[in-house]
Amino acid sequence: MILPLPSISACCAASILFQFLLTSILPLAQAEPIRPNPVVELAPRQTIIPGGPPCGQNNATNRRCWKNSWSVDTDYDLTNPPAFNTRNIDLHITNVSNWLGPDGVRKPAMLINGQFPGPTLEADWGDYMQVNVYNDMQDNGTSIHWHGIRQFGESNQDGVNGITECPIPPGSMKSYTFHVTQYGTSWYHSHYSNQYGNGVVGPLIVRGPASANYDIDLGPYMMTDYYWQTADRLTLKAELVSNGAPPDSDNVLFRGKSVHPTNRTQGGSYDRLTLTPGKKHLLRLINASVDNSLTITLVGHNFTVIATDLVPVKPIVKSSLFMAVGQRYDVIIDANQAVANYWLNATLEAANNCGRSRNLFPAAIISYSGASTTALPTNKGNPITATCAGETGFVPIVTRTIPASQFPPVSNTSNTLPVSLAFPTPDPSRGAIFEWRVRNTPINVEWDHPVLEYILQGNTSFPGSINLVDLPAPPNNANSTWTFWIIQNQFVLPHPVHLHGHDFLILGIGSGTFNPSTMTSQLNFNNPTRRDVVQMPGSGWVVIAYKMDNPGVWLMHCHIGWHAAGGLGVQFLERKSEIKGLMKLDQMEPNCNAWRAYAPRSPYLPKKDSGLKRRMGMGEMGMEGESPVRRLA
Ligand SMILES: [Cu+2]
Repeated sequence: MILPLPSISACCAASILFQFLLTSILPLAQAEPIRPNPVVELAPRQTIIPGGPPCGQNNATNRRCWKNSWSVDTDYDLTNPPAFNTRNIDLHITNVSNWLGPDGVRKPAMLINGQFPGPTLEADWGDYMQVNVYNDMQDNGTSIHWHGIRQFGESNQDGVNGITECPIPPGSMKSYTFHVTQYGTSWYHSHYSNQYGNGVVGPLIVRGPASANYDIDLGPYMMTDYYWQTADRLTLKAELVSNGAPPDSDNVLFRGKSVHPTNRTQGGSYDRLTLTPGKKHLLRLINASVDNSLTITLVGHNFTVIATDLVPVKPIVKSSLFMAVGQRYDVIIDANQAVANYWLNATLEAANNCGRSRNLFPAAIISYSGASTTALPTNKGNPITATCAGETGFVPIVTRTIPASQFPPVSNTSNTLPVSLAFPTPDPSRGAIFEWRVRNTPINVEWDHPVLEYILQGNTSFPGSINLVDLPAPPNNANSTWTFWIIQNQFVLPHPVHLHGHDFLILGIGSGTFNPSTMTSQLNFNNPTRRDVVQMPGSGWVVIAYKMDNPGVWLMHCHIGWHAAGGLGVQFLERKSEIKGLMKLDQMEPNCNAWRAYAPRSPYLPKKDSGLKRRMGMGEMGMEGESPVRRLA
């Protein structure tokens, strides 16, 4: 599926030639689709230093080792294996108006290379990835974000329209090139409004060492809520105060499969994953939902968690796993039970505080090799009571300990981020709209003028509406400086808070209001859980910290699509004086110019939402596939 390039230099010579042809011919050929920015210029971004003492070969009895001197103990912020390969893949995004979904219901969808979920992107630790994203849709822009990838010195590859790039307009493409400095399980998805809820989503895995041994890597196990209406239409429903709680999902899919939630005769089937009896299996769990938190159990088996998002942890056994939207767990499943079929169940919290589905029994089958390949499991297991609380108790292998003295003084209130829900003046045609705010501002990014373009132009007059925090440069630009954030939830619903460009340390989580003058002693500065999505409790708080070692602009947002569309985001501008020297910001200009030329022709612009999740304004419901003027064959 993913073919390594012969070499980086060969790739670039061809690309440079291609760009020369493109720029010299295309201006005269207006009918041709615009294909800007095909050049991949890989500047040296790393100094290869050994990861430690020679470790041995990675195999079933030695998973801690990777290759040469790189192991699970290697500090991946300091060193990673040289880029043995560039993983090259093309992603073509299309819209389809009458797609037969996996549960037998036809619906409009957006697909990647004709499939949903999109193809699994695979790499080895240290590789470069070159992903060529072609927008083959008619009326929608796109931008693809590589969730959890650190993008060290490569903020312009983060794929967030309005922040790190302009949307890719229809008929255009962008080559994303980035280095995978960590390993584990993640996913990629559109950041163009709520487009990923229409299907623009797929797994991303990076092979590397592990903190416990296993025999077989079963690959990604992506779970997702699923809707028969377009995400665009649902967003319009979700934002209306008069509609109350956001829409229930119609289904929950496991590796893109499920039965119909209410009518088994309509089609669909349970996903079946095969285990080899007596073997230990690595399963890479991903919650790629728009809204639904899922608590996962496997009848008769436990999960041994070895990674939280992209952070290896000391193995810890869990009988169930809460997964907020965007979170991943690498788990080992020991096939040490009788040869049979077993239910893997996803349970949702009953009070609809973190999502609800019309499928009351979301499930898939885990099947031992040798068991019936058609029979359903007989043991339904004991139902659990799911909550909306994140898992705790993880200890990262590569430690991070912060001097508690660095925690800001109590008098400093600028590092508190209140998250609130507001009901601003009702829109005359729509009524009251939910508006999610961080420090009293609903983020609203500028698709046609991303923050990195401001940086390119030397312009720091950022409008307040983009909710940008310009972080003061650390002393001497030291990589060891931490920045601390108290995120205070002023409403009863929890939020899965995701940060781009960093793993953060979760110093503490609690209910009520965090009071720095009396509660700092409750925080854990000594190698706490580290990851890129944290479940912030309703009417509670979370305190996070991250190292200011990555110049760029990094979005932090709720990963519930409805909330992000409604403004629940803030962005950090980090070490801005270094950004221009680190990355070729002018490479964004062809797509930005193409986008600005396209936008006045779009039937769905200007947008009215935050731009991070939702696509267009009122009265423009539905994606292009169901639009009467743009109906597809
Ligand atoms: Cu939220």
